[in-house]
Amino acid sequence: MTLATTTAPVNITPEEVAFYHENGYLVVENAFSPEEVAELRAETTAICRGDRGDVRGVVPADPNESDDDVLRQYLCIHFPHKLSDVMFKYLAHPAMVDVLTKVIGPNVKCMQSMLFIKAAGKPGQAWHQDEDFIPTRDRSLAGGWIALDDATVENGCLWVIPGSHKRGILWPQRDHDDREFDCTIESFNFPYTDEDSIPVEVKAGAIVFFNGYLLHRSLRNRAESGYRRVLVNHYMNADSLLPWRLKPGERAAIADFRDIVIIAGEDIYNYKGIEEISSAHVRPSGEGGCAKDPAKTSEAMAGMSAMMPPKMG
Ligand SMILES: O=C(O)CCC(=O)C(=O)O
Repeated sequence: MTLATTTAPVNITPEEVAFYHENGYLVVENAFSPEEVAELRAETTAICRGDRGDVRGVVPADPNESDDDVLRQYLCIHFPHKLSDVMFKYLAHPAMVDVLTKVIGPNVKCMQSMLFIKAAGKPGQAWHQDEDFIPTRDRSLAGGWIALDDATVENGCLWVIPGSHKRGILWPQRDHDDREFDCTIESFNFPYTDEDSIPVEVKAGAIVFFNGYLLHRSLRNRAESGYRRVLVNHYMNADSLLPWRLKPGERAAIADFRDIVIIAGEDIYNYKGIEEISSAHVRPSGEGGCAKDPAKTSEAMAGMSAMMPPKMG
């Protein structure tokens, strides 16, 4: 698979870089063209239909099933770049590379992608900090949240607490059983209220960049119909080790997750090689509830990895 190499005229300003560092997020409108958005939407449908190969949790669609019937079944697919040339290519979209090299540094690696479909009625994700799930050592984690539909308060856009990343504190986490959200654990006991948060409404084609310590969430899609599709890729400084998903007996101090894609600059740890660890899978939507019944929990957790509680691996 090959990364995008085109050179679109994307060039964020020093003021935008300063905004990102101050607030923990940055919106870049029109980063993806309407044609690129259409390509990603069509690819989303193909992945959900099972046309791009095995996705754990996806039942290959019958040719008679409509795209809508298929898309409505899934909240989110993790690691779509593992089986889709299109999703892989856009890990290094020029707008992504421009912003990330300015806010992170010249050497940038990607370790995760997530494709949210979030049809009308589907839940959001409760307050959290991405570094609770993907622990960089230098606090460089950044999400690049590519809107494939207009994202609005009604259909469940991202909400952020500006500046909440700044102290570099990871707040406590707990299970919840709130049907507004999927079953991913939530952060709590932080010194902010919902009133401190703002919705990040954007048009399709925008990228919302956000820091891995930023408190953020999304609410249920309350629209009558349609989707709030988003491709979110996670990136960090390639000069920093990534002690993520440790193998038994592995020392956190030297652990380094090597299922990565370099999207800019050099890989100083190239001598370690690349490992195939992650594979595409469905995130349970939690629509049956997140009760602590162990049977239910293990069923809900089957196949989960990246954005789930660390105790569940
Ligand atoms: O867009 C969403 O619904 C949640 C995305 C998110 O929280 C993340 O990418 O960390």
